[in-house]
Amino acid sequence: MPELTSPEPAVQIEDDRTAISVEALKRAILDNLFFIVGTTQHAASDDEFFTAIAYTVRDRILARWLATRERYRNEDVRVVCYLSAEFLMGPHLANNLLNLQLEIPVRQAVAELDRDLDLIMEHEPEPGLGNGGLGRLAACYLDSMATLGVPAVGYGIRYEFGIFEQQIRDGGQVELTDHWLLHGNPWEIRRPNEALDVGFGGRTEGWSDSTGRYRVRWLPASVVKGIPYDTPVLGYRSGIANTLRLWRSESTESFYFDRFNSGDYQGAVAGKTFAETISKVLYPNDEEIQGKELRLQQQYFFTSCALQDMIRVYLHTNRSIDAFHEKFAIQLNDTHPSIGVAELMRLLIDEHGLEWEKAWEITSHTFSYTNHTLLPEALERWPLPLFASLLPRHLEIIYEINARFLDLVRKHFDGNEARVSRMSIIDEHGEKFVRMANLACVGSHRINGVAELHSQLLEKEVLRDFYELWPEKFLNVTNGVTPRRWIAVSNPELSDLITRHIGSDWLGNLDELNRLEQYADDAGFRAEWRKAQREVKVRLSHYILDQTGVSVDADSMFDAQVKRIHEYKRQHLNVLHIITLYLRLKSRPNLEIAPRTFLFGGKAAPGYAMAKLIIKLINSVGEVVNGDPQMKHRLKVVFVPNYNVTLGQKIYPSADLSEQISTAGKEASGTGNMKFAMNGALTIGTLDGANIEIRDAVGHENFFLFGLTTEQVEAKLAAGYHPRSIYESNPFLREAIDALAAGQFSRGDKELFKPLLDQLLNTDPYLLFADYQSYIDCQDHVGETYRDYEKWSRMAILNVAHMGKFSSDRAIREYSANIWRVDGIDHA
Ligand code: F58
Repeated sequence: MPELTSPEPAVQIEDDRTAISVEALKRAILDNLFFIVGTTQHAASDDEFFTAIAYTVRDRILARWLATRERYRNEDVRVVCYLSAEFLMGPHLANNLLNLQLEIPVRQAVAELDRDLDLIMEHEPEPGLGNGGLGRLAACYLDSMATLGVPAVGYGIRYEFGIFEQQIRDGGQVELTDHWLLHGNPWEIRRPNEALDVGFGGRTEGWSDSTGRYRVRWLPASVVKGIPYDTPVLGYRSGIANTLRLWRSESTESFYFDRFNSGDYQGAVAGKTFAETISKVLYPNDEEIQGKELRLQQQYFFTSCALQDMIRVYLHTNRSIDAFHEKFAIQLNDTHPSIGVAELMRLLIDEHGLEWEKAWEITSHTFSYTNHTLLPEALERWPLPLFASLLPRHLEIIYEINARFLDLVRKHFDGNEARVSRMSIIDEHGEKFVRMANLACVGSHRINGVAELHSQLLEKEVLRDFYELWPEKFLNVTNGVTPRRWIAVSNPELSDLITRHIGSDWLGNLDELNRLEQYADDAGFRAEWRKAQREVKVRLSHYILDQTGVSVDADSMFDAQVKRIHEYKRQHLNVLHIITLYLRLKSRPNLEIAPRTFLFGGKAAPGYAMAKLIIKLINSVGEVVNGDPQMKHRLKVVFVPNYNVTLGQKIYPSADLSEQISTAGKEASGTGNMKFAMNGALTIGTLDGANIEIRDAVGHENFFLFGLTTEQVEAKLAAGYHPRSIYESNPFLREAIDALAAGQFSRGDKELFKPLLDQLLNTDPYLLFADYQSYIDCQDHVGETYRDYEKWSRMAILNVAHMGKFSSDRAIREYSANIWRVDGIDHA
């Protein structure tokens, strides 16, 4: 226990907080337990131990963090500002230890304090500040920017409650509040000195400045304060620490004394409630917008904070505001921060006195926009009255942007008014809306999709008019994921095996993985490969037993589908295969099959009834299959609750088969597909999103392809699609659907799945029936292949060997060269 009475000299304290010997780390952990957490080694819970270790690690980050900041300032570097309403960072400790290369001494220190680092790490709450792929992509990109030495700040919202915690009760989803800040957050630093004000509502008025120029000022009805919270983002072996700066909304006045003194106790705190609501909770909807006022408040709040922050930094460089776009490149992660286009115009014109033309030149050279979706229901638009009441000045600016833009459209397209009306930032068909994707396109100099197919479809369909006007703005940057978190942190067994054979450079240069190719034909290596994966599967089996009570066989094929639950992602197609297999085994009990464990994970948006019914379906089928003694050692179905980054880190490494079965043309890219394949799972998938590029990279013979192409899907729908006739003519499909309709998987309840079955039989908008037989045939082929485990391992090794392209480092290099025009600084 630390001595209470003998304060150490300052220089010693500094050393204690940076030294990395096992002894120093032990001392530091004990000190932090005592002085920060207020407990002792033996009394401390694992949560408390985690906190003490996290502070110990943070102390060892701070010097590089501040040095990085200093260097960026001195070298006056160009900075990428990644604006995103979501950052799904996942737990930090293991990742930071990897990047600092401190895992070995910290593990040792913790062991000498009689604790197990792996167990302690399970106690780190996950900052779930995102819904899914889009938020996680932002996190992977921050990792790669720090690794490559690209000066960058991630700007977003510090939600008090992130994505809800999912529990499964009686087979259905129940949402619980996510209390990720309950024990405090050791990784962040609150910087109240850098707080900024953000206005809402009110009105505008004109005035004349001293030169007689007409100016406008905005008189907001209310003002809230944005307080930044900074988290360091370390690069892998780069010595660089960039910043994730998340804003919390607070009241400018914490208490209205005048109201209090006149007896209005509620009124005394009313403003506080409005202000604090803004950063209170993450909207848990993916791929569907709801047009809620609070969401627009959130978007404007963090975007305004970010832009004001950039301008403040910029003005410190003592340059005139005219060259703002030379200092900053702003990436809009989808349209959520696209109000920034109008806000930067407002700041430049109203607050900094620029003329419109100059302000527009700066703005349009600063922004670029990444689109993440092809689903029309996910394109954001705000009802005009709502927008006008919340952001009156921005609406005026948008009208002006739009008027000038539509002049250009008329000139370019020879007065084609149909086109003008489609491209207008204001949707005037009936009820009026502000179209945020149009604003983002007009205000950006680059527009990118997230996989080849997706970018092509943007050009051909969703953003076709804009492409025809400005083809030079459009490009593709296929998504990537960080191998540090998704291989090294998640799968130490595989990482060690790879490093033993090809050295450790692959983690910083994923193309190096192609050197594994030579081992695909090495039987000894394949045996080691299987052994490494088996350990991971055993570990997951224990976790599954603990969480769900289902015991699964680590020698069975782990067939996994983890992602948000959505009809277009077709988890229910996967279920139709399970039912078909089950019924087949019931009628032919001696059939030899490769034993399979079907793993599902994913959250449904709380208001998305069909997605919730799909969860219920998975669990109901699981109940029957898992409870059937004839299925023992053959089939298991598990829904692992609360899928998040932490759980992903357990599942990706364990999977043999990765299910990427969305309807062609619907999944923009997918990134789970990459995480699975990098960890050695084979993919069964459609020609959708990045699946196409994964298949090209790993070799068509090492990928299980099925289903219609995008063109075939479109043609089928255009020709009049009749799912019921497929049901009537396919006996296996009919048998599966009839079993569901008869209540065979719902304890005799014939009503439970009726909404789902009716939809499939009548419209089937995601073409499950059209792809059913192709999927079943392909799955049969998968099953056969798995039984030849030497062949399977060979294919798995070749998959990993060819996944270099899907590193987020490659993606960030492309963004840097083709969009941001930034160079990485020289680093370690
Ligand atoms: C996802 N979008 C895409 N949106 O669906 C996926 O194909 C892609 O790989 C990924 O982006 C990264 O590019 C996605 O995750 C959301 O979660 C939004 C949250 C906010 C509301 C609208 C959807």
